[in-house]
Amino acid sequence: MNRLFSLQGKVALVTGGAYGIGFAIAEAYGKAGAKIAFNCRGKEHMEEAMKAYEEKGIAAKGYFCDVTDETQVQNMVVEIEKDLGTIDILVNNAGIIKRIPMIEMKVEEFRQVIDIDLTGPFIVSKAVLPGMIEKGHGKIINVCSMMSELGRETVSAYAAAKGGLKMLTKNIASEYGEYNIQCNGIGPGYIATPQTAPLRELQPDGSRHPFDQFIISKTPQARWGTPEDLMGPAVFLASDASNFVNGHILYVDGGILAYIGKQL
Ligand code: NAP
Ligand code: GCO
Repeated sequence: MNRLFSLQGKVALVTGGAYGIGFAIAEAYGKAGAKIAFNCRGKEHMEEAMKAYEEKGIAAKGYFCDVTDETQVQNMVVEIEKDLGTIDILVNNAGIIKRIPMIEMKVEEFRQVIDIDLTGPFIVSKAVLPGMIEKGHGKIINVCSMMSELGRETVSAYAAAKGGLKMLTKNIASEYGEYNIQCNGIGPGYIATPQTAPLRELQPDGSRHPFDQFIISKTPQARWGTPEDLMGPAVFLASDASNFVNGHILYVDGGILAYIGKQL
């Protein structure tokens, strides 16, 4: 049974793996035996990430790469294949959010979110798939969201991107399943990372942020998730334990999608 969940000898690329959810997934993969590659754009993020991986005992290799730049992505994949070998596991994690009321959002802002959160996974998957086909197996995990299923005020671009990412996941599964490539999504609920920090800021009077209280009322487990909550599900989707799971979005949300919410 341990072999089913082992990633021993596999090469994993986690985009945006400098911190947050990506870092936790990459850490889990490293501890499950995989060789780790990750990318980000910022020099400071890279330096901090390399220190953090070293502290965790993970020999991760970091690459500067913007997932929206196809040339940078293609060059990164070539470098990873030279350094570590053909990529067996890809996690499309890199992503941003802009919280702006739709009628106030500039088209350029909308396009930037779509470009990073949806076109980026297309670009990176397109670069990695040929190696997986040649190798005769592969795992692609796209980091989706509650907003792959639900909308809310101010996140029109993000919801459109994550809804599209859900369908891109199903399409990659459909188009490349015959090559023994499984493509699934992981759908985190509300996770405590830098991306959601503004939603959890304490109020001037020391009380919890109204959105923080809202999420607690909408989550049966009455807590925010942590990046560590994603480690086990992510290892499952990257391992032989999920070899007949394809085109599935695995929600790791503490039950938000199942629950109408606690009466306040
Ligand atoms: P985060 O803390 O903001 O980290 C995002 C990571 O992506 C950073 O490493 C960032 O590094 C990198 N990144 C951003 N744009 C990039 C680009 N164009 N090219 C390469 N790297 C890029 O976010 P997070 O909360 O960990 O979320 C990670 C993923 O999970 C995202 O796709 C997010 O939408 C999704 N998600 C988050 C939550 C949540 O509650 N936190 C829930 C569901 C889904 P650089 O800026 O240095 O490039
Ligand atoms: C927001 C949050 C969410 C989370 C996540 C939920 O503003 O609503 O940032 O979008 O990031 O995607 O699954």
